[in-house]
Amino acid sequence: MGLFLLDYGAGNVHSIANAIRKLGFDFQWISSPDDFHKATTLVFPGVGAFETAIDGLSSKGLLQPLRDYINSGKPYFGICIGMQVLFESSTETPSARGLACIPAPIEAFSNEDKSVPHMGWNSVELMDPEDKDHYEGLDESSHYYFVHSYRFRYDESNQEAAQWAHSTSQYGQEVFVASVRRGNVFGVQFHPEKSGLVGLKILDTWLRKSEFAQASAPTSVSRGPRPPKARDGLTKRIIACMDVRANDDGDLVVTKGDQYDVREKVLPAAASSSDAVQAKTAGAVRNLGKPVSLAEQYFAAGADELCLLNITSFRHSPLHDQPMLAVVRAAATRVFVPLTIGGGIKDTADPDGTKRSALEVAGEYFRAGADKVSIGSEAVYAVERMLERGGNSDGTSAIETIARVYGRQAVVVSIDPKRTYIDEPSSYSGPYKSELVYGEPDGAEKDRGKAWWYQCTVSGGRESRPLSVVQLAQGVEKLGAGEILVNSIDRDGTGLGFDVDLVRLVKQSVRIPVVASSGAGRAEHFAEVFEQTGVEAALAAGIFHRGEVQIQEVKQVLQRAGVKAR
Ligand code: 1PR
Repeated sequence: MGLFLLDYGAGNVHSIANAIRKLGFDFQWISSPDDFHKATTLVFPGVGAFETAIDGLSSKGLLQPLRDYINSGKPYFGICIGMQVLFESSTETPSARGLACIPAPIEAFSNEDKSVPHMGWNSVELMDPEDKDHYEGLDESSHYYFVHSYRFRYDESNQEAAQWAHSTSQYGQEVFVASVRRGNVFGVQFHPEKSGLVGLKILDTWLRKSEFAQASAPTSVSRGPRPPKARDGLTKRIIACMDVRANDDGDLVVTKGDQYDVREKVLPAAASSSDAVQAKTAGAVRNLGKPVSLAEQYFAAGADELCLLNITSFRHSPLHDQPMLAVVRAAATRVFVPLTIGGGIKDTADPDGTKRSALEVAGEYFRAGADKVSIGSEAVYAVERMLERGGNSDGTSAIETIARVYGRQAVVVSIDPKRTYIDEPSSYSGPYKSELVYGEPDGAEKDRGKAWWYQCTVSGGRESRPLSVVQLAQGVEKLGAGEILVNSIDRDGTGLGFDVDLVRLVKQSVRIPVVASSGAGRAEHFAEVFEQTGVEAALAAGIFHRGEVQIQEVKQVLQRAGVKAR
């Protein structure tokens, strides 16, 4: 089988490569226009932005050969942008023209009733559930991972385009096309390579069919469009987070802090023999396991997404040799759900002085297998600079440069706020008055009679900045971030539950998805944060690493509480 993969040069194409290898297929990359003649089967795992994809294909002379390949009747499988390029155009970049196989535009989701991007695990409805020969491995009882801001709206009045619809999905009030199929062409809006075992099944089904179909003429499907019965099936995501750093022996380990302090506590005096053992480890970096094996374990346990945060900067390694890249590469061959990588995504320099832009750093992580990068300190500085310029940006921040090339859905901002208390709230007239949260009379003793605002920090909480969490959240949304991860220095590692006031404040300030983080101590804390804030995802570290709560237990509690979970 002459299986080829098309890479136009941006985004995480390695996940699909890893998935195809895992399924036992050999493939080659399209590296020149001539390769299209050798290809008998083609997969285009388009990730990133519509314009970048079209420009990337044009500049490499691959656009017309791709069109010719599709018209030749040989099997084509487009994923996400690889499906969207089949359309006439996208409102993401009105000037860029698609292949126009499907006579319809791709348009933006409305964010009136929901967060955009549409990010997470959603269900699909097959257009023709009786047509078992053309399921292509899709299953209406499964969920698939979507991440996109633009979609092909299901519209019966455009019959020619609607006939391509193979399955639909619903987000908020909008019914959109989740997969298209006609003759030799199959395309999916979701990411099968990131949809766990049910996603791998789709790839496997299609690749095996294509192998068989090489010699046969393309089939033409003449099903009439049927109205979809779709309902919004988007589930809340449960994310397992691994803070990774080098321990004192130089090994990369998953660690976990209490309020960001990742070292074992120093005992006052080593009186008994067990105290003496503890005293030996006191001050050492806590070691909760190896990042790749823990990632694999969480994937198997049903985590909807994984997050790896590099919490030490490796100042002595050039970018290409960053130890975290090796971790990401290894994790991406074993884990088939989305991977977010954070820590150190900023303009930097190799030890020999070679400058590396944040875009270059992010690019290395995407090529290693990351789906999203998470930006911490740099995001705070970027918003500060924007506010100094009266709310205008110069387009050079890490958020903007990365979102432009890889799409906003690939850029997460991780914020590390902490409470700044006001002892006499009634006499406070400072700039954060409208954002103050007041302690309840029956709340924690230290909060009673006081108020606080949430202040942003940088460098893992070591430095506080004159910026509130609301200013930061709104600022990064404006700069083009696709998601916000809300940590809490006050709650991190405490097991007291998420800081619902903080999470709600951020959620109400933006229209992009928000992930609640820090403080989970019981499965019920997840239900509480979803019900009380409406966030799209919740993340925990300590309780999963220590085995105190299992991911499936969290999902069961959510389902019992009427919160959709996969
Ligand atoms: O500033 O872009 O280099 O990014 C640094 C990243 O590393 C940021 O995302 C920052 O949150 C993270 N980070 C830096 N120092 C620490 C530390 O712990 N000393 N980890 C750190 C932050 C917080 C969460 C944690 C949750 C859940 N870790 O990621 O996983 O609080 O924990 P829990 O469930 O156990 O309560 P840059």
